[in-house]
Amino acid sequence: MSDFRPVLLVPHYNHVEAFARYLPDLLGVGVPVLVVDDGSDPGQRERLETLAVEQDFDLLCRPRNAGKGDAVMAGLEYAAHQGYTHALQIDADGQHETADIPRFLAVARERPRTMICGVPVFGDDAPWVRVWGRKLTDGMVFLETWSRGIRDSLCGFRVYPLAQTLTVVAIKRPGRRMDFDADMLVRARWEGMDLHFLDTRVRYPEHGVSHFHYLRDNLRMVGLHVRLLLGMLVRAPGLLKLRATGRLGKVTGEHGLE
Ligand SMILES: Nc1nc2c(ncn2[C@@H]2O[C@H](COP(=O)(O)OP(=O)(O)O)[C@@H](O)[C@H]2O)c(=O)[nH]1
Ligand SMILES: [Mg+2]
Repeated sequence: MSDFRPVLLVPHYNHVEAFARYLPDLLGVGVPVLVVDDGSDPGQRERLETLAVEQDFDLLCRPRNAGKGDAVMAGLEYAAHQGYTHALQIDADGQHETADIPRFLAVARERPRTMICGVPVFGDDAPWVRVWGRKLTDGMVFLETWSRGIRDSLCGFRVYPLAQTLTVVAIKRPGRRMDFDADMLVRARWEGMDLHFLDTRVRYPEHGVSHFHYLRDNLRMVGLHVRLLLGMLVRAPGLLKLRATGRLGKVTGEHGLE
C-alpha cells in the first residue's frame, strides 16, 4: 500500500521519569511520536514540554485528567487530522517493547484495514493478580464476541487503522479510562473490523508506577462487561446473520486462524 503514514501514539499520565528513559528507544524507531498528556502534575508536565521541544516530538496537553482511553481517542482524532493513516498505541512507562514496533508496523502495512493487537508475553516479574485478572477478562470477551481467536483484550500495544477505528468510535464512544482497550476491541469486532494478534513482551520493572487503581478500575471493568454482555445479547441476531454469511470480520494471528 502506498499511502501508509504511521505515528506512535503515547498516552501519558505522571510517568515522565520512566518516559524520559524510554524516549531514546522510541525516537530511535524513526517514526513520528505523538504524546497525549492527560492532566499530569505541573512539574511532570513542564518536564514533558521541555522534552518535546528538545527532542522534537508532538505533544498534546489536556487541561485535566480525563482517562487513558479519552487521551488515546483524542490522539487518534488529532493524528487523522494530521494526515496519518495509522497510530501505534504504546505505553509511556517503558513496559512495552520498542524493538517490536517495526514488526507490528510491517504487518499493519500489509493489512491496512486490520487492527493489529499485541498479546502480552509476561515474565516472572508480572504480578499474578494482573495475569489472572486478564484471563478472566479474556473469558468475558470470548462470551461477548464469540471468538476464541481474540487472545488478549487489554494490551495497550496496538496498531489502529485510523479511518476504520474512528468509524467504530463514532458509532459508540468506548470507555474513557482503563476500560478503553477491551471496549474498543469488542466494539471493533461487532462492527466487523478484522483483528490480527501478535505476541509481544511486556515488562513489570521493580519500581514501576501503575495508575491502575485496583478497586476503582476493576469495578469499572465489571460495569463494562455487564454492558458488553447485554450489548452482545441485543446484537445476537445480527451477529448470527453476519457469521452465517461470512461477513463477520476475520480474527487471525501468529498462531493461525480463529
Ligand atoms: N492519558 C492518560 N494516560 C494514562 C492515564 N492513566 C494511565 N495512563 C497511561 O496509560 C498507560 C498505562 O497506564 P499504567 O498506569 O502504566 O497502567 P498499567 O500498565 O496497566 O499498570 C501509561 O502510558 C500511562 O501513562 C490517564 O488517566 N490518562
Ligand atoms: Mg504501566
